[in-house]
Amino acid sequence: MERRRFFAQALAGTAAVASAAVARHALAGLPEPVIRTGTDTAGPWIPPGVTGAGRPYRPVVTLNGWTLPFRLKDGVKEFHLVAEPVVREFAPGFTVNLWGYNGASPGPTIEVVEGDRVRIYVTNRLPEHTTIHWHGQRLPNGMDGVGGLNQPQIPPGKTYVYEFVARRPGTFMYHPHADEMVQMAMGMMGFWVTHPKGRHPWIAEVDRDYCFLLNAFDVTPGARTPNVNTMLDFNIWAWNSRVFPGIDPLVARLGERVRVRIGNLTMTNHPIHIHGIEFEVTGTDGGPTRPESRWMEVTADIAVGQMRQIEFVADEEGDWAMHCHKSHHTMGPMGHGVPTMIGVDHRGLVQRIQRVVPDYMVMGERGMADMGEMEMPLPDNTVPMMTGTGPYGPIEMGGMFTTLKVRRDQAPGDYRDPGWYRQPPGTQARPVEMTEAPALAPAGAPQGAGHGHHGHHGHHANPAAPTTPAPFDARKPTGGHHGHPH
Ligand SMILES: [Cu+2]
Repeated sequence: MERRRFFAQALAGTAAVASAAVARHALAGLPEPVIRTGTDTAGPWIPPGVTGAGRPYRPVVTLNGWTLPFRLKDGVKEFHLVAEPVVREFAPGFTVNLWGYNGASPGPTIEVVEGDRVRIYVTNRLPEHTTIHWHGQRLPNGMDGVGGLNQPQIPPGKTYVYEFVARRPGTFMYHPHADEMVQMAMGMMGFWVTHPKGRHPWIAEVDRDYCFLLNAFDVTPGARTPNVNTMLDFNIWAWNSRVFPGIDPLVARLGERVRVRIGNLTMTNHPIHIHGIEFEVTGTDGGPTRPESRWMEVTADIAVGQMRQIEFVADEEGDWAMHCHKSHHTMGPMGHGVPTMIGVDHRGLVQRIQRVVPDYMVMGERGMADMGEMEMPLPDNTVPMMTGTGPYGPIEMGGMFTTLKVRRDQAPGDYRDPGWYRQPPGTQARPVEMTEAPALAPAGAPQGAGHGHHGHHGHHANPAAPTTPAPFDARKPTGGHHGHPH
């Protein structure tokens, strides 16, 4: 809706004035800032009627985000970013006061084509000065956005303009280079994609192209504003300022080629892992990787300030987990003072303590999986430590977790969540009766004594025949050669 209004006004040449904080005359002639505060994943944005700026491309889809519309003026793509306080819902029931752009944190994705001349107006509605740095771009030095080094700071209430040519195709980010620790801890960041202007030997055509930023916050449970001085001890691990189950799934039709662009603006690295498929890293902030430099992976570590562009063919149907492999990053806020209670017998103790401390709960005498089910009393504005429910119960994950949903019948270009996958009969792990299971060898018995535990490497021509114990296959050190690593 707001986009249609933007273009109607832009085309009519009546760029509207948007804000009380910024003087009316100061914004006259600028593209009307497009504001969007929702958290749903917007569909791909195809510039309507803008073919003169060149080349068609397959637009990206920003996870729980959107692409900023531009106005074409004398062949220049004009954008208007507004740096401002925003309220972001991280998951239902958990909202945080952040700083962002155009109503959201992260700000909207900017999407252009190699060779485009780009003009970006930046209006500062924050209570302090700011700038924008265009991470990874080739541009004139005075456009690089480091406050004090490349330009004066943008004071509150003022608008600056940046202008440069998007010289190389790739995956980029934008963020302030002014009071950086505070402004990035408050959520000021956004994505930038420059599509190639034609067929590029190192850039494949894909059917779906997703992007999101890794970000982290320190929000005391019950509070509504991040602690901005935190250096390492963050407790909210987010993708585009959303936490599972607030993060939308990535959806693909069976057999489609999918690209995912991931940027890291947290203070630590994140090994991003996808189940069910293998992928290649096809690009970094430095541009597309050479095809001969690629190899298959199932986890890509994304270091601080880095961008990784991964690609795969979605050729296995199902709901596949996709998450950061640091297990503390797939959790919500937790108390770090909780002792490990695994193996401690609490029986009888809880009721006695609850007589004096009614909210008392025992965490984790058999591991912490119970936490996923417990209805723990929580402060008003936070998320449980582990949350999200699947078709078979609690998923016991939070934070940096979502699913890749691959479906045979997902229509091309349909990004809607298809719901949970139903495994075909006989293709799912199931409980068995003990009589059905291979007998476990008693402790200390030679391997191969029980049925079902045959030695391997062709020791037994007839696996159904009674077996003799397989020879113990150990390599003994020869000579004085000790400590040979295995
Ligand atoms: Cu992580």
